[in-house]
Amino acid sequence: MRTHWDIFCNVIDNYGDIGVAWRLARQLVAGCGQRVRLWVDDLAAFNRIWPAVDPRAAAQTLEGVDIRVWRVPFAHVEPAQVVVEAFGCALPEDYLAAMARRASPPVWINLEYLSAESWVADHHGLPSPHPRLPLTRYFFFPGYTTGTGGLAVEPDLATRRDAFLRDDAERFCADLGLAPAQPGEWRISLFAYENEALPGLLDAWAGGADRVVCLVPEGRIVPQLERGFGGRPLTPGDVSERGRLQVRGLPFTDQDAYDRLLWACDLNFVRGEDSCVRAQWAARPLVWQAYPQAEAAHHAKLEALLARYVAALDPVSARAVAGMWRAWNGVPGAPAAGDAWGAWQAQRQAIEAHAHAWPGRLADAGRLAEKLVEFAENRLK
Ligand code: TRH
Repeated sequence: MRTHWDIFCNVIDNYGDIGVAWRLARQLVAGCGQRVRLWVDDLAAFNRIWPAVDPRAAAQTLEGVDIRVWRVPFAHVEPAQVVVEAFGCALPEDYLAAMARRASPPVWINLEYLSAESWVADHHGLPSPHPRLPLTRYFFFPGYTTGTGGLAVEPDLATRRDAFLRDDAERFCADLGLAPAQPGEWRISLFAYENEALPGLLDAWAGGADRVVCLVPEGRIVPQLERGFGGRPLTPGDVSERGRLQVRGLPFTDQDAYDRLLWACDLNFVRGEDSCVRAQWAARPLVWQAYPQAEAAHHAKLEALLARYVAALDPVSARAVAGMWRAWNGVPGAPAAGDAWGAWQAQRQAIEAHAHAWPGRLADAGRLAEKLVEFAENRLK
């Protein structure tokens, strides 16, 4: 069934909201054959993760998705059959009223943030009647288990990743200015928020036995890194060296090129939600920095994913992964970043083997776009 969808996305800060909304829109069109209109209030942020987006165009079609600017007051439009409100962004009042006027009201879904916490499965799919209008909003929770809304992933991701590693990875790295990797060298991508553990980690990398090449896309961690290198700039193309560590500034690329960076690295530091999931699908080791929340609420999210992620690892490697993630997130009682790195590094082989097998386990949760389509179709009948 080719259903018409409206997805609403309000960009709060960073790139996670638009990152998830755009990935979902693309997957609904390409993988599920749906018709999608995507309403976004900040095309400049959108343009960062997908440079083909024209930040001045009120309407444009990319990758088969009809992209519209969400302006106030909102345009008078006929609502779609399925309406996705990304992350409780609050639909325009006029649009809500138009939804309520339809003979058969749209399926209205609030897409929630991803979490590995166990309560997610209990809340997934719950309905909530609107207090005034004859409309029901459903809460749709992405997650890591079959009882949740699953994870965003394209059905052909593993095939594309393997083909890239076989045919294109060498040229990709050369284009980044990298010399062929020396034996024992680490290639590490670093996408992070400001982080108190950074100086300790840089010291450990600079003073370690193995050479580390750290690739840093433009973003919030860059000023702190620059301070760690005596104020030398780290804009795209800049390179700084200290001991065994080389740091290279990279441009912020589109989502697909960022995937290739994750695939090409030995270890990826990621943040928020979308890059965290992409790093897991990359089948490479990762260190996750959860989006910081008031009263350290993000530590519960961190522990929930960590518990799932290390469950199948041997106890020593599990401790090493947990120590590194906790150090990177400032969890009270965590080891210092340099010590955590030493323990992590000693378990490299086991952690790599685990990361390689991990996407096979993730697949059990199901694919977000397909689960959304199934959920909506069941309610449209
Ligand atoms: O940008 P983020 O920190 O987003 C965050 C979180 O999602 C958080 O939960 C949310 O509440 C907050 O924003 C407002 O991290 P995230 O989720 O990894 O999103 C980054 C996106 O940017 C992701 O889609 C990948 C993309 N990206 C690129 O397209 N190119 C790049 O070069 C890089 C580094 C990232």
